[in-house]
Amino acid sequence: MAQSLIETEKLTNFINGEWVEAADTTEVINPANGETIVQVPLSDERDVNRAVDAAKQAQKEWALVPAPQRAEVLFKAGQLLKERKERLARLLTMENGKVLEEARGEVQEGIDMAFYMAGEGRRLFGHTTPAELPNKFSMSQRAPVGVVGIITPWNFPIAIATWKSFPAIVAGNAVIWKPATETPILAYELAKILEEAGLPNGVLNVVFGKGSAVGDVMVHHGDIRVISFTGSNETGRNIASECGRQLKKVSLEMGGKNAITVMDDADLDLAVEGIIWSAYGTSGQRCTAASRVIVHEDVKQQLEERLLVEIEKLTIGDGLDEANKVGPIINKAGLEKIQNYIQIGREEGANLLAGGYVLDDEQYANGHYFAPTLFTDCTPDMRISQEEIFGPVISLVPVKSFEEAIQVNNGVSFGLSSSIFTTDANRVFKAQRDLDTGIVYVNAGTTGAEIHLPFGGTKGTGNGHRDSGVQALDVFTEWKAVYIDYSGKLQRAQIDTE
Ligand code: UN1
Repeated sequence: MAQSLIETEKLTNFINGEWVEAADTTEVINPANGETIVQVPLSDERDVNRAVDAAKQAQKEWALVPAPQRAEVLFKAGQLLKERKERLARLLTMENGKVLEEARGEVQEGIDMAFYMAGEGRRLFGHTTPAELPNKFSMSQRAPVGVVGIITPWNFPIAIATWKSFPAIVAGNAVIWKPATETPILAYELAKILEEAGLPNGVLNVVFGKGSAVGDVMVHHGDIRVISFTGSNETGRNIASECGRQLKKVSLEMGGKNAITVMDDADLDLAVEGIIWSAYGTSGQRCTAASRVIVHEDVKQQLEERLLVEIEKLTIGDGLDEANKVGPIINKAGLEKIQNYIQIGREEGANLLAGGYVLDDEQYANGHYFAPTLFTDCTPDMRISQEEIFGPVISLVPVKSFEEAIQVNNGVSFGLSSSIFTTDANRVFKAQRDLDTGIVYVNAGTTGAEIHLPFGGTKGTGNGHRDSGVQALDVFTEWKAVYIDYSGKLQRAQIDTE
């Protein structure tokens, strides 16, 4: 199966337009069944340095290509992604585990991002602004930063890569990309597509390997002027402090503890659907996954009962089987982290209504599967109500009022996504204003962000930058102010004002 979809048994780095091996390799494992799919390079400092040297050269010429022409490459890439969507989705399910329907959705995000950012190549708007002095023209415009580094996670191996690399490319930068070693196949395929679409050698360089080797070198490298990172909080903070020391621009997205609030006036059927989809879809392994449900006490019992009915119906297993709605957990470490939080929840006195265990029947042998889990009667300060679990686990917190719900929603260190189910128009408007997250949904779950809007969050989720949307261009461009004086004399700003 794997070999009929992947052309090679051994992936290679992509440096300066060449497909090259690194000194070492490791195995990529299908989380659904433990099978080895392919070998991936484990690169070192030399590989990163070669990539940066190539990128520096390539970027100088790429920056001079008119942006609408740079965009042509992304239009072609979008077309190729579209043609290969089904094959890419299957590969994605194999390396990441997410069910095929979701894998197709993720590839679609990449397609959307390609066409959207290609469109930006004909805009890349700046501003003209009236000058203070006569016969003087002033404007501000975007300039590429140079060589930029992107570090992407395993949970959205193609969507997040396109959120970062496409704006970087269209804006005239050259990219060094370290994909997650768990999910390198889509990265390899995306690089092939960009090569086929006509991206000049050296504009995109893919260096596979560990964060402790490749990522560290990228962060420390003086010629990489931006690091855009999505991943764990701890790693993100370390990257930020090193980038701070070097005055290197850094954009971080580091997860969430996203809540769905269900008010007493909510459409409960809709709320249940939204909760099941956002909490258990992708086995809860989304930064945007709902891992808290904040419920008004008057509808708590009804909501719990309906959730239990729906949890029972969830079919769990290999995502390539379209009957399954929930796939595996990425690896053993991920599974152990979830198990650990189940233990913590029990010790904290939360009431376990469903799940809480590893699925280990014969059909799940060699894979990593966890039963969709519902804790109830949680208090807002419990660790299971505060910390990111990254698995199919809900902590349900009862509240007495709308105001309390907002307070509980905002009472965590993260601020990525939040949602509220209510039919009260006043509550809708208050909630969208007061929910302290980068993304807010009304009458929908916490997942499903669209690529033409900014993606990112407040507080511990990030550092104020955004992926995707036109806002992503701010990460990969510098604003340049330009003054052109056509008065024929030296006019001194702030002095010659008469
Ligand atoms: C992530 O979880 O890291 O909004 C990305 C969503 C998807 C992207 C999630 N469009 O759920």
